[in-house]
Amino acid sequence: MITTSTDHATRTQQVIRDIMDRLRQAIVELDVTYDEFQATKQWLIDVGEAGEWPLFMDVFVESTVERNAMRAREGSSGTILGPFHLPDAPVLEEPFRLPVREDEVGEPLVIRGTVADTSGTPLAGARLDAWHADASGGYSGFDPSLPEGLLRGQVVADAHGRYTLRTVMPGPYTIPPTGPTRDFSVAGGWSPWRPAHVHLIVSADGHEPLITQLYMDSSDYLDSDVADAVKPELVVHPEPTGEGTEMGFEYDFGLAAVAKAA
Ligand code: MBD
Ligand code: FE
Repeated sequence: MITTSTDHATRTQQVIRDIMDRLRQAIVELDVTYDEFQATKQWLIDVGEAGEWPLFMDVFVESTVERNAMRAREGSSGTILGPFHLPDAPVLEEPFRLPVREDEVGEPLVIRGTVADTSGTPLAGARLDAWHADASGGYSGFDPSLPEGLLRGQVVADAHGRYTLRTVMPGPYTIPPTGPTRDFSVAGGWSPWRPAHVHLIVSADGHEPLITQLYMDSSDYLDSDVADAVKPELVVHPEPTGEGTEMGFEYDFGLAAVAKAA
């Protein structure tokens, strides 16, 4: 199908008008007061001034978009991208360890598995772009107390589609303790936490990139993720590997072939 600028305008207009209609209807049904309207306006301004729009949108809206947009996607389940991905993380060589500090807190963690297509054929040279929070829930590049590039990197699967990724156990994440997104979660009665997780984008030529997260079953908040992005098939069970305090688990990915143009 060729999308003309007229089609696009029609689609945009349909979405904007339908959302505005529903918002106006809610204002009437809820009998929203003038004080509430002015307080909401100030809160919207505060989100912008705090630079929290990416955080707010990904925590409170992205999971609905993801579940809907990906509902017909074959292969492994994905989940939300979130606001903390940075492109162009370094490609790691053996032993495939994400950059850590000398005194990095958290048990060593090794993730191994295979990347294949949906019929189980291994995808040699598949790429896995990984990033996660440190034990305190901070992301490098966003938390100024952390060194640049910490806990971010890419690994390439071998000729059999096998990959290895070494890092440390992430901590749970919490929405910044002061700020409009925290205020919103408190006002709505939501816990501000996300369970401990590792983010991954798994990609291979000719296949749809899989944006996903793996959730540690040892973490709190699995049943109360503020971002509502946990799926049962994304919960993993790290076990001792026998190498000191190291923990590990296996996770295999199946990638859908690139969708043909409609
Ligand atoms: C995160 O760590 C995250 O993954 C998402 C989606 C939103 C906020 C913080
Ligand atoms: Fe995250």
